[in-house]
Amino acid sequence: MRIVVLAGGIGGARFLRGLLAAAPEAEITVVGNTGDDIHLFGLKVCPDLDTVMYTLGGGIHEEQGWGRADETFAVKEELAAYGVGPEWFGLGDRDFATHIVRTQMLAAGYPLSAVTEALCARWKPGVRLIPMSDDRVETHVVVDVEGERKAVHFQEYWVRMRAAVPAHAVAPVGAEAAKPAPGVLEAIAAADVIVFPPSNPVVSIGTILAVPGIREAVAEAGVPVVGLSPIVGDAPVRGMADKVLAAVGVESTAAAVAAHYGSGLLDGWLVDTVDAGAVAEVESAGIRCRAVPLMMTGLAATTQMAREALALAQEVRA
Ligand code: FO1
Repeated sequence: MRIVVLAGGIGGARFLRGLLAAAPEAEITVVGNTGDDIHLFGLKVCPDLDTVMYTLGGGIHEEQGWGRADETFAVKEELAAYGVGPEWFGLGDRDFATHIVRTQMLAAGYPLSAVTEALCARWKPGVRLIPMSDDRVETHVVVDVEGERKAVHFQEYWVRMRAAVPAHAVAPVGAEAAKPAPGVLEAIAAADVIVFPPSNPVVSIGTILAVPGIREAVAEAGVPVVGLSPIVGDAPVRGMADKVLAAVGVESTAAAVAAHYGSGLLDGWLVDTVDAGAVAEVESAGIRCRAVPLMMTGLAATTQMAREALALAQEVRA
């Protein structure tokens, strides 16, 4: 079985662990969001690709969900001693090595997809990880800062501002001119099932779908497309997805997120058991819906979620 997953960071990466356990024989291709990427200290940092790579490769800081386990921050401290920031973004020493290798390879002319493959040769994530695009796409968020409306980089909004100010708009800058990375459209066309994990529907999956050709390829793949709600009981399972949902005028409910993707894209949608009341509404919008436990409390729970997603795919295929 060939499975394609459109993934953001922590939620996508943790779900993938369960999917690998649920379908050990499957060939899994992960199309990773690169809209969160940021250039810092002359280095290219790809948080979502790295989160997937480290999580599946056994190098992730488990509690935090991003960055490396057993991390130290000597380089960050030394940079701060020179007055060089930003100090609000926590790059650790081990993580720095990844960004140095990536930046060096990019400077040598390799595209991000080839660089990601090279980095994965070390981590062996058990999936094929492809960035959504080799072209630069940067998610910006429009906020009011000291009475002035301006667009800031997604990481500045997310990490520095902790999404504490209202987001008026979200824009994947550069997406309209970006091309899907080599292998993305091919993987989608060859898939038996396409999965939207419980990643952020706006700044993770939404950004991937904003790359021209990807949304169309998913919609026209002719295979089941199933998603898992990142909203449980009207609140994001983790993170601050509700803030960016508000920016695009979508309510923070499992049913509203399904409607946001729409029946043109989604065939099946899993909501948590606490949202069982939303099943009828989602189904009336033409999307098959089931209520199952969606809290990723550990590998067993996550594996069961992945099984439910694959079972729902079977059901909509039949
Ligand atoms: N998230 C934070 O909340 N604070 C940080 O300092 C931070 C640093 C960081 C460094 C590397 C990396 O790969 C991820 C990092 N993240 C950090 C997570 C990241 O900001 C977001 O959670 C994702 O971009 C959203 O998917």
